[in-house]
Amino acid sequence: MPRPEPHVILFHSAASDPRWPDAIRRALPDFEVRTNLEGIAPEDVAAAVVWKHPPGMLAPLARLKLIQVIGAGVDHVFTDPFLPRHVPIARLVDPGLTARMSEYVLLHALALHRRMDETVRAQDERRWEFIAPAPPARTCVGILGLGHLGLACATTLRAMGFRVIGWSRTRKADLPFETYAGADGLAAFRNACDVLVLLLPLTAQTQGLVDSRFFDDLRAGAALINVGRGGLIEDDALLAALDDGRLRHAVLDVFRQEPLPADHPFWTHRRITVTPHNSSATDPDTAIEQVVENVRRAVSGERPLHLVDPSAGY
Ligand code: OXD
Repeated sequence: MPRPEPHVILFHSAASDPRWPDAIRRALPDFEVRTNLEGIAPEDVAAAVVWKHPPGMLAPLARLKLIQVIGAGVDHVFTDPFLPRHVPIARLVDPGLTARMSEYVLLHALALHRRMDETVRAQDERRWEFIAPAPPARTCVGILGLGHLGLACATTLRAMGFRVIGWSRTRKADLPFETYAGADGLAAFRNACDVLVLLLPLTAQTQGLVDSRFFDDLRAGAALINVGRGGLIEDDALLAALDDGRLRHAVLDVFRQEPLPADHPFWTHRRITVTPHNSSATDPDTAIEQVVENVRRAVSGERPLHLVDPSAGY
């Protein structure tokens, strides 16, 4: 007798909102949603909904039709040496995650524009330092990475009145703001920014992009917000740039090692704001729609939404 069609959705995430498995159960009642494979034949799994799955977990799922990552970044997926690369991999484009990320970037861009870093230091030293307020249009915020999140942040920042420019590895046409592209455009771009926002995917090409040379030709008083991945930055180069004044302040939400080890110098540096990778997160309430649509598409042989290109790594 032929085996019935795969009917299991395997969910794995140690870090995501605990409501996820039940949200999938409610939204896809025709599937059995499991958080482990106990008592399940691997070939009955139709889709894997995952965040930071253990290496090798997906390899035995012989009839897997979709790997749905429940996050915007997919770099961790490619650290699995046994990843079944023939299976479509989709990232999540979650309106909730996008909105929270735009809020975080706006929050810190405003704080840097209003020089809150200097005001906080002045308070620590009981110094009355009047920093004159200036309109956001006088601050140029440069976004590195013009994917879904980068563009959403650009829209929010522009609505607040900031001057926004963007950089991407390959040129993006028809955007309503100035853009730069490729290695050739990077020096001119970073030299034009007062605040740089890192929203790039972590790939072999972007790993360590923000190195010592990157800091050499920043504008005086420039600051950085990293909401992409810790591996985009060379940590020692960042510390050196802060210490010798090439960089005024860094807001870091992502790190090479997470949680950030207790003895890491970032924790206590006066020119660094550390947040615990909570700039944003997926929200099952707003993201479930894409999961449902992608499972439906995958099992009916249609192309899932927001597919990742494994050769590019994002
Ligand atoms: C993501 C993240 O990629 O939360 O979604 O880092």
